[in-house]
Amino acid sequence: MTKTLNHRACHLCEAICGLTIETTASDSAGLQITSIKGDPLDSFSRGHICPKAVALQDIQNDPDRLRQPMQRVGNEWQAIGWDEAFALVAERLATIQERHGQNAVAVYQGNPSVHNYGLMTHSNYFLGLLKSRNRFSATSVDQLPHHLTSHLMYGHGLLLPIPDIDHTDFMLILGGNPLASNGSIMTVPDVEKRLKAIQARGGKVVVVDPRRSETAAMADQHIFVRPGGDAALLFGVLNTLFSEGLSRDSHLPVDGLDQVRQAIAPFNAEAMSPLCAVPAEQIRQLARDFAAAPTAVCYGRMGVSTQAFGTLCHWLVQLINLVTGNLDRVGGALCTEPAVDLVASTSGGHFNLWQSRVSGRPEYAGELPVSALAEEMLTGGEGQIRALITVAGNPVLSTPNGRQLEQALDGLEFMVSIDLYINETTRYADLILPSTSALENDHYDTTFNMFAVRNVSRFNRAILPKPAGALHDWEIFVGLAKAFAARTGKELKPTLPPAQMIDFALRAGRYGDASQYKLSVTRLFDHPHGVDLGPLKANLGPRLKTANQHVQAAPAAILADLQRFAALQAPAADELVMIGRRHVRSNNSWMHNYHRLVKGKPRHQLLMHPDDLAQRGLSDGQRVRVSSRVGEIEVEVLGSLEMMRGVVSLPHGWGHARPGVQMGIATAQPGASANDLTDERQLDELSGNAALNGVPVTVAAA
Ligand SMILES: Nc1nc2c(c(=O)[nH]1)N[C@H]1C(S)=C(S)[C@@H](COP(=O)(O)OP(=O)(O)OC[C@H]3O[C@@H](n4cnc5c(=O)[nH]c(N)nc54)[C@H](O)[C@@H]3O)O[C@H]1N2
Ligand SMILES: Nc1nc2c(c(=O)[nH]1)N[C@H]1C(S)=C(S)[C@@H](COP(=O)(O)OP(=O)(O)OC[C@H]3O[C@@H](n4cnc5c(=O)[nH]c(N)nc54)[C@H](O)[C@@H]3O)O[C@H]1N2
Ligand code: SF4
Ligand SMILES: [Mo]
Repeated sequence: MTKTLNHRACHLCEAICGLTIETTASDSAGLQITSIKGDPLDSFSRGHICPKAVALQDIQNDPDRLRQPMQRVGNEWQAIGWDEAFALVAERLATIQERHGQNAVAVYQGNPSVHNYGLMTHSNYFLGLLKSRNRFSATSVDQLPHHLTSHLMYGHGLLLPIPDIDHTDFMLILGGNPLASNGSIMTVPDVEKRLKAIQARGGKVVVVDPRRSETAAMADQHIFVRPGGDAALLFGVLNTLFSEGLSRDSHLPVDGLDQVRQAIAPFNAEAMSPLCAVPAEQIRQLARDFAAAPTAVCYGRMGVSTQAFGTLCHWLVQLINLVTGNLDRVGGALCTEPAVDLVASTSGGHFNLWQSRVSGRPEYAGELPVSALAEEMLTGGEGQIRALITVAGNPVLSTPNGRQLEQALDGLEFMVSIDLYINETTRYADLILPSTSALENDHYDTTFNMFAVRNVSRFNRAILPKPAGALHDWEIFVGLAKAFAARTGKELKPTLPPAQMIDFALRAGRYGDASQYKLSVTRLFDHPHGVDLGPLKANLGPRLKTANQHVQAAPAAILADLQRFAALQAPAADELVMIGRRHVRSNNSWMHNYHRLVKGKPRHQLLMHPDDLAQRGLSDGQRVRVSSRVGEIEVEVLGSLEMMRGVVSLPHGWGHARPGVQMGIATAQPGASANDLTDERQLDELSGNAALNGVPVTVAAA
């Protein structure tokens, strides 16, 4: 038996923790993973690890994980060869496009796409050939308002200021629960220690959340907010900063601040208080505390982007940082300087150049809001979607009104999924093309190094050999591209493997050949624990990509949305709305098939305030029926003082009890899908992002 210690960044969530993975080679069992631990020598994650990383071995060994292309013949799945599969996809897609036009083929790309560098470098090699305007992704059930705000204010959708958590004196968190999620658009392994360090140096952490989340529970102050009321709260804060003379000049060139000041003059704390259910004096005090802190950062995440005013929220977050002098400042919000820099190498993007056919939803960066996906399939006429390609995504469980989407998928002429499992979505596919597992593949994090609270870089080799006959995700795309080009006579440019692309990008980047670091893939091999490239610094001025290189404080599209906000009403006395919840042992919809993560008591119940239970004559632990405009589910309800009155919380990603799902452990503890209740018509209308939080529901005994 030979043991080897391998070092590698975890790709499962945004924290990119360094891991030490021990493999053991033996004659009897071949090469096996024998232990997974946090890597104490990783200067960024300092040994931090969460339970999900240990499940990497379960993903590897899962008998339900597909290892070869599968074709559905009636209700049966049959293995099929790669070349045959590629040719079939090319033939079916080409025929559908010839008959019904390019837009008849749609694409949905899911979350693991951004955690897998081969998908980042190569999915467009094939998907770009389709020239379809019907491109969708998980972005529009998540962080689209972040990108749109940065695009409009800073000229590039990826120029996202990151909280300088290690140096700030005051961190205001809205709609993020990093203790469960391990941080998002803030790559921050070991977040609990870093939040405690703020407190230890005399600083303050304030959390705004309709639930007393794990993060709220450790904060110095927790403010309950009505779901979807954050824009009102933030307007009240910004208005107070202006009206009480608490604002400071920024060193950045800024256009439009006077316009902002005027536009928000009516939105004072007193007027905003009933809309967010936060007392006016508390709003004003929050503004005063924020402005008085030596450095401060306002950070809004998932909970405030997936709501009706998601873009207004993120715009206000930026403005609050800006007018208190905390944008582009140590201890405030800073943009990263990654080794592979997509901001430097890509254009700023575009918005609303075209709209979806049925509901007129705007495109952003070539993608349409996924809330429009089902209706584009179900509504007949020219431009109707007839075929779908899903890539590392499970939209039946992750996008609003999953039941409607199921109906739409059932009516497609053709569907192909590049995925590891036969799950709630891929069971509708005609073909599933599974890639190698992550540990059989090299890894460079092109995405999350870009959002990290320190500039870091690492390249890790595959830990396990590539099984005979298996293909990496990027190779699947190359195979599809070649077959499609051959079938359609389209021109195909040559491509390189992802590692070579990263090598070029590293060497041409700011830490490359022209720098003291001389980063390249080979050089990073010598640093298996990663390379620390230093803390974030002020850099936004020269990086701005707006036309005049000024920050645009008052983008016209955003100001126009104030009218929609003006119609927001205070909650009715009996309002009951649903929000989401994450747990550290879960990861969106796809990690419920590993015993180690789902054992113990279930974690997918509906949480409700005991008074709300009593009002409905319900009791703790009872089965209830939860209904919304679009559907209903049955779940167990738990009384919880964590919840704000009038708000219930249900995690998403469950609901595995659907026919044909081939994930034995997940289906044994299925839960119910929150997205059988979320409403595809409830949107942040400006960006088209789904409003998954603040969904009106009723709850009654089942
Ligand atoms: N109600 C509600 N809905 C939500 C959310 C919420 O908070 N509340 N959160 C939203 C958010 S933030 C997101 S990001 C989305 C996620 O939504 P999706 O991205 O649609 O869903 P995931 O659950 O991440 O599904 C990932 C899929 O990728 C496959 N997969 C995993 N690794 C790989 C790989 O390396 N290669 C390939 N080819 N496939 C792989 C898995 O088998 C699975 O099918 O859900 C959103 N939906
Ligand atoms: N363990 C685990 N980690 C994950 C994931 C996972 O599924 N599981 N998913 C990953 C992904 S894809 C993402 S995008 C990130 C997301 O990471 P986060 O943005 O930290 O998301 P959540 O943990 O869902 O926390 C959102 C918080 O918003 C609150 N909230 C809901 N509605 C509102 C509202 O209207 N206003 C306010 N102020 N708060 C509200 C919720 O109660 C919750 O506490 O996590 C990533 N990390
Ligand atoms: S926190 Fe995220 S990156 Fe770190 S070990 Fe857990 S899943 Fe992996
Ligand atoms: Mo996400």
